[in-house]
Amino acid sequence: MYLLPPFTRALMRRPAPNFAEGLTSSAHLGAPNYARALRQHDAYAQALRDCGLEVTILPPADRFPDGHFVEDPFVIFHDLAFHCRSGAPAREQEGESLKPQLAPLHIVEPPPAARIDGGDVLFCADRVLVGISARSNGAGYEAVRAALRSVKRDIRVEPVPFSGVLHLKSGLTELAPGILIRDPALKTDYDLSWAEVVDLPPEEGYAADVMPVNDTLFIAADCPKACEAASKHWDRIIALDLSEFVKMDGGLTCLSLRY
Ligand code: CIR
Repeated sequence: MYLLPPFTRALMRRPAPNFAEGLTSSAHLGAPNYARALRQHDAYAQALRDCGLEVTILPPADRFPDGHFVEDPFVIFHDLAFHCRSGAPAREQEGESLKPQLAPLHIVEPPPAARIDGGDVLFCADRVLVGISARSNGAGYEAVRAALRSVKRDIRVEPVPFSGVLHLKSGLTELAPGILIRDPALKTDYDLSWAEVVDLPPEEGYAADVMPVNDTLFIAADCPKACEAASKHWDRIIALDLSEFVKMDGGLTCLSLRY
């Protein structure tokens, strides 16, 4: 039933010492602390290893202060790695630096007009939702749909124009097949009636970015309502404190590429 095969690997990049120079709309949360960010990054990597994944961690790259958000430059589907081109010019080159690591996969380049961030591509059990946002445009949606269809001809891929959060997955993910979890800050006219939607209280909005890893659900720490909803569907839940990445608009999923 699931579109994605079980994950065996994850790719991550160590945050660079200048990671606070990355893009953010959350300056009101204060400056992130580097030492704490590294500890949080370590815990995240270890949690993936605890799920049996082989985790590769690339060295930090000063020229990419957002470069540890590795989910955004690529969308991986079976043996295909779609190279995204971010709508944020500062992040456009990040994908090149990941290519050597992903070379065993079939890398597909986007057409020139396509703009997309991997954070806008949500794999659900039976369909893929592609956010149309400040980072991802209609041409990006078309390109990612064509790439996914080259692997699975009948795959259902739907555009989701939205506002209120940075990426689609910042505010909407799939908790279990047919059950979405949403940050009320996310606004969209897309018809969600095919799913049950769990709306989080505003103070737990960050926890809408949940990450299923095989038999385990990763979720943001200190979000009791989200955890309660998750425990109805998952026996194994790992809660991670990502406070320093929240300050840089980073969601839970964005710190790794799972495949
Ligand atoms: C950015 O604005 O691009 C980064 N500071 C945060 C990216 C987070 N990506 C994600 O949640 N998928």
